[in-house]
Amino acid sequence: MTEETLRQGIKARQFGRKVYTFETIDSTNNCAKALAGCFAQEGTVVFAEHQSAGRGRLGRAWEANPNENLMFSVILRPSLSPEAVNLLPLYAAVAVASAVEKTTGLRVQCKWPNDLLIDGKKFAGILLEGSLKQSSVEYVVIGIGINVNQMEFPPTLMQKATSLRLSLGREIDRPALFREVMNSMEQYHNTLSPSKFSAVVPLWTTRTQMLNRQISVDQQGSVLSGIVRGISPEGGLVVALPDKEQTLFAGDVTILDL
Ligand code: BT5
Repeated sequence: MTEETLRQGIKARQFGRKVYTFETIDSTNNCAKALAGCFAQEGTVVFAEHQSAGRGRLGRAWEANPNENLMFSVILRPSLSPEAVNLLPLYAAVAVASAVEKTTGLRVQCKWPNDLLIDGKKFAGILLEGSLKQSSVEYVVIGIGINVNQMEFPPTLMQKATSLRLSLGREIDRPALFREVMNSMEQYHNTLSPSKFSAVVPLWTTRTQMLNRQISVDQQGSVLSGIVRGISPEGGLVVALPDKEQTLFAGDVTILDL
């Protein structure tokens, strides 16, 4: 897809105004970070039809067929304190969920910290990377992978992944969805201003089925079990453990009583 195709009809004033498009790249996040380091503006996007080293958190792979999906990274320069960066994946999840619902009519659920699900299966993931200074965020790159028209997944993903096309039963117009995500990221961007701190939390919470669920959280080998009580003002997951309440800022969650 060309930059022209992607940008046509974007209503957002800043998001998606500049889109760097690639047929193949290692990871759109790498390129976006390099551009952000060279003072690219907020809302600049790096888009690729194929990633040779697309990644998730902790070096895990993001596997997606070429030319069937959306894979892109957006540069943000939010005026948030470094403690509040955990709100950013929630902001991106709300923006993508809202765009997908508008474009397809499907009902999207958010799963902390960075997954978007349809009927319990993951169709999109968010990868946040950035540069923090002592008391401020210099830039953040939000990498977004959305399974759009892919119909088949590798055996390791078949049970837990889906695409919009598989859920809806018809092909989705990828540029139209991309434009809607840009509009939506701009629409919700004001929830990140310091005066509206945490405004994104209730928007995210209304789209989750995690509240009051029994979960286990794997934090790189150490596993906690408890009941989800909510999201903290800084975007952490508040979990009631047997002996105390704890706010977590990272981890892989399994919902045990689904
Ligand atoms: C994520 O990580 O879900 C973040 C994915 C972000 C991908 C975008 S694409 C554009 C940008 N450039 C990049 O290089 N990355 C970003 P995590 O929560 O760690 O989930 C990774 C796990 O999801 C893998 O270990 C697999 O189990 C699973 N997975 C991999 N590919 C998937 C897919 N296409 N659909 C659903 N699940 C997938």
